[in-house]
Amino acid sequence: GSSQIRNFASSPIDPSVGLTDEQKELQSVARAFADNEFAPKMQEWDENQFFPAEAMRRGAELGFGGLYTREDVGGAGLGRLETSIIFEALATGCVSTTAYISIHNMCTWMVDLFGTEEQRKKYLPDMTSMKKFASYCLTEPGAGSDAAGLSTTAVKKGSHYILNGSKAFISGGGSSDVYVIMARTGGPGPKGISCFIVEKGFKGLSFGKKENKLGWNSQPTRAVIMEDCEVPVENLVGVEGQGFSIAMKGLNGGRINIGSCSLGAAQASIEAAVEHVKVRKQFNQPLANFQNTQFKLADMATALLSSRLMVRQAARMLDEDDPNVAAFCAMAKLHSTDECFQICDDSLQLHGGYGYLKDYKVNVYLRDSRVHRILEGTNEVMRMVASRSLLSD
Ligand code: FAD
Ligand code: 2MC
Repeated sequence: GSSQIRNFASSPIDPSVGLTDEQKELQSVARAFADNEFAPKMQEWDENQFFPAEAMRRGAELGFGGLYTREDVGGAGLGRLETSIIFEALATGCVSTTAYISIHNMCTWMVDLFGTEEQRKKYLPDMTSMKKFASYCLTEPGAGSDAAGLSTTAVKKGSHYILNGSKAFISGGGSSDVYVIMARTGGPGPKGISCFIVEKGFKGLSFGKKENKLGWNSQPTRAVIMEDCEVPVENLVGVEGQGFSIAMKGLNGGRINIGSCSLGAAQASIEAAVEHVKVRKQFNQPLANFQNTQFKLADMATALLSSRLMVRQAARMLDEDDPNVAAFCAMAKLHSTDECFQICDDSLQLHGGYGYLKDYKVNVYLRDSRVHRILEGTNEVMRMVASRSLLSD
């Protein structure tokens, strides 16, 4: 089912349209890496729930461990648009692995931007090289969409903060080495939250069982549990009370990255559908001859293009530090993850019964991209963010 994909250059789904030569170069490097390192293994990693640490580290040699992190600590120092282009290309090879890399990048950026020089020097070289993997810890069993309602506490005691509570659904949980954790140092609401760097091995940190998931199987998801967990005071990121703001700023970029992963899933799904409908014959002709097939492909390409334009527009606004960037990131995430999931499903439909078989890749793109409508803020939360921005005075 996974024959060599033809070159889609200058077709309506060509992802290089409108890019500079430099951006096209980054894109082709990332696509080649995805074709060689991820695509041949994607189904195996999905089936065996295998976390491909070594393949990711080879990607880090190309800069993928810290795409928008500064260069003095090993980052690639790229902008958000370039980052989006790269994650989209990587996700054509494996959505789940790319999404994990994107979370790692979000954590790396948060430490780079809000951390002290000491924190940057201590943690970031190992993170950009992916010698150490990072996880982002906001969600709790009782605080998902209502993230500002989180109840993990951090109490300062001498040279340490003592953390108590648990985080749910942590991507990379148990496998990651560095945990960027939001915990409450002050009163209720967003202003009482602070951000900490917690290392695997710190006293009082443990992990729940590995969750069984519909997709995102190349990365473990576990609860992260803190029982009188001792975190040195120098591991506070920013100042007390700044944690929710740091978490949300990280997520603006995260939402663009997740949207970019959905673009890659949709791109690969359309490519697979085009190949399939030209080869598969029914009623003595290729499926491609039916007008339903042609119109469906046109609609899929149109939805991919609108999604890509929105994601890239929001990425540009992040680069420009636009004051209304949160709403644009939310709208881009909402549109791209919904539309691209539908594209994966339409591709599966065009594959007929074969689409339902695990021998073909389209089912993996569908399962992996389904969760993008839920995590990094559900698409209902994205509507909240967008509508608040519309209605505010
Ligand atoms: P709930 O908040 O309980 O929402 C349930 C439903 O109610 C949703 O449809 C929601 O949109 C809707 N809803 C809630 N409030 C409203 C409202 N006010 N108006 C309208 N509708 C509403 N979190 C992390 O911090 N780090 C991670 O690495 C991470 N990785 C994840 C990986 C996976 C595979 C999954 C599934 C989740 C991950 N998450 C992670 C958690 C994720 O961010 C949350 O699942 C998500 O934010 C939703 O929270 P919830 O699951 O508690 O759902
Ligand atoms: N960018 C910048 N600032 C933001 C922001 C954003 N996207 N969203 C909120 N803020 C600020 C906001 O401006 C306010 O600051 P100030 O008081 O200075 O104006 C502060 O944060 C509190 O915001 P609200 O007053 O809107 O707080 P409320 O509790 O009503 O709503 C909400 C916040 C719902 C938008 C937020 O809780 C949210 O985004 N929930 C979804 C949680 C989420 O995305 N979780 C993802 C976990 S990570 C994950 O899934 C992974 C796979 C890694």
